[in-house]
This record gives sequence, structure tokens and C-alpha cells, in this order.
Amino acid sequence: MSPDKLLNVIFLEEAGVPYDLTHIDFSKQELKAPDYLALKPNGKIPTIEDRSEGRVIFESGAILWHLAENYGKYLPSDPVKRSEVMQWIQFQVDHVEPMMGQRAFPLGLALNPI
Ligand SMILES: N[C@@H](CCC(=O)N[C@@H](CS)C(=O)NCC(=O)O)C(=O)O
Repeated sequence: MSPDKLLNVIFLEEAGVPYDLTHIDFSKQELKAPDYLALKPNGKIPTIEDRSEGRVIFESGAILWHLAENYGKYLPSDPVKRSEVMQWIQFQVDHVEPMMGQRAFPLGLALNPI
């Protein structure tokens, strides 16, 4: 599992929010199937379906922000501190995740050739 998916799962675990995971098979091009693209136009994971609101959210940073706001966890009310949280989410998404993804994706391919 690559870090963009782990980020959201770690939140759910830490916050004690119940969730279900759906397995996506990259080799079957499931991310590019019309029903998936209807939910997530860029055809990538992660995507969540928040059943409490009946809507879909994509992009790991946006998902994290959505969960933090909706479940009232780890997001300070002070605007300066909220901004700091957003800065670290953005740092993770823009700088940490891509580097880890570049390592994880070829490793996954090597272990499970398409
Ligand atoms: N910036 C996106 C990155 C999403 C992303 O690149 N996901 C990869 C897996 S780590 C993916 O779905 N790759 C399949 C593809 O591009 O077809 C996020 O944080 O959600």
C-alpha cells in the first residue's frame, strides 16, 4: 500500500471511525472503468465515499481535511493553527507522497507484474 492511501487509513484508525476498504485491481484497469471515473474523474486512488453525507471525496489531502472537519479531530479552531495543519498536509501531498510513491509503485509492479 502506498502512502497516499495509508494517510487516510491512519486517520480513520486513530480517530476510531469505522470504515470498509474496497480492493482495486490495477491490472484490470478498474481505476479507468466508467463507474469508477464517474466517482473520481482523475482515475486514481484513494477515493472515499462518506456515507454519513452521501458523497464522494478524492485526493488524499482533501480526504484528510474532510475527515478532520467532519469528525472534529486533529483540526484546531484557531485559524493560525489550522493553517499550520494545512501546510503540513500540503507538504505531505506535494513532497513526501510523490517520493514514496515512486518507490512503492515499481516495487509493487516487480512483485505483481501486470
Ligand atoms: N495526489 C493524489 C495521488 C493519487 C495517486 O497518484 N494514486 C496512484 C496510486 S499511489 C494511482 O491511483 N495510480 C494509478 C494510475 O495513475 O492509474 C492523492 O494524493 O490522492
